[in-house]
Amino acid sequence: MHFTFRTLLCITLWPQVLWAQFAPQAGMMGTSAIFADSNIIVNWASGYTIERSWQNISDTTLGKVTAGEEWSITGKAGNGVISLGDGGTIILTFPYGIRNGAGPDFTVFENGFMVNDSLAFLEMAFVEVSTNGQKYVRFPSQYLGSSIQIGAFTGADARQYHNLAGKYVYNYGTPFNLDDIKDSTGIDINNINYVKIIDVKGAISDLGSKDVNGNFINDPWPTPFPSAGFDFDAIGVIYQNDGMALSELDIDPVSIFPNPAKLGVPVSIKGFGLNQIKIHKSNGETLLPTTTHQEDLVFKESGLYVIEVSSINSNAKSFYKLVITP
Ligand SMILES: [Ca+2]
Ligand SMILES: [Ca+2]
Repeated sequence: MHFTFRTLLCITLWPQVLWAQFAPQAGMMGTSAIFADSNIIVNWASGYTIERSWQNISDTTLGKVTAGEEWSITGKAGNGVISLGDGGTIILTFPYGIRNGAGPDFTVFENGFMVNDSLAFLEMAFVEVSTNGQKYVRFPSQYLGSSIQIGAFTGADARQYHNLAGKYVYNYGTPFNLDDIKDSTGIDINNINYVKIIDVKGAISDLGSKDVNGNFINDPWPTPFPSAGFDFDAIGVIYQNDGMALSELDIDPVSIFPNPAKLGVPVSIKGFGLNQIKIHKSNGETLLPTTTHQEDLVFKESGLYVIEVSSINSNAKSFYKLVITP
């Protein structure tokens, strides 16, 4: 079918029960795909841990997947892919933590391709994020399509998949919005340091993978090739903690130098977002506060001092020891 504006209008007006609800394939009206050269991408993954899996989980004599080179994992989309195999995983790290801004916060690239005007060969993966590398939270994935097994190189409709990497064809990233998991515990959605990609085992059977509603997610299976499973290309970062978003960061670290300092030598106190500095003597006496964010202070007595600093945008306070020697 040639996909015209008129057919698109008809589809939108038809009952939703007949048509999947999520954003359509790259290039179609209403898509959420992000092009690899988009200027909203400010950085790319810089490190990884990969665990590749079987070409076919039901026949492990074929061995594990081998397609792809590890050097292609980091950096920009379009420099080659690496296959994960059935249920394989890869964890990516970044130059700076990812933070939650308006709209999508990062985007994942795979190497799907169109098989006709509207369907594409697509391989899916779950996406999980973590702040500390221990506790991961999965984006709530959804599959709305049929349960007739999609085979190797059968087309799939992007509108049936949501919050699954691999929804879009080569050079088009699938967006992920940290707002979707903002109520999760154990992670800080303004400081995501790890993104884990887990291949969806597309089998419509007990071997398969389920979405957030408990439905099997249908993706091409079996694909008993060295390139089986999700083919990871890249992760593009849209919002990051690069020091520009001070209001969302703690005031640490504060630099106090020199420390210890000799009596009469100026001590410099510096820190991002530093508002007020208070100086307490070890006997509890508080010296006159200063309000500049960067100060060279000269002390008149040797001894132990406590430097109290507070931030511009919150009530957060930190305390540091300073020693002045005779
Ligand atoms: Ca967001
Ligand atoms: Ca798969």
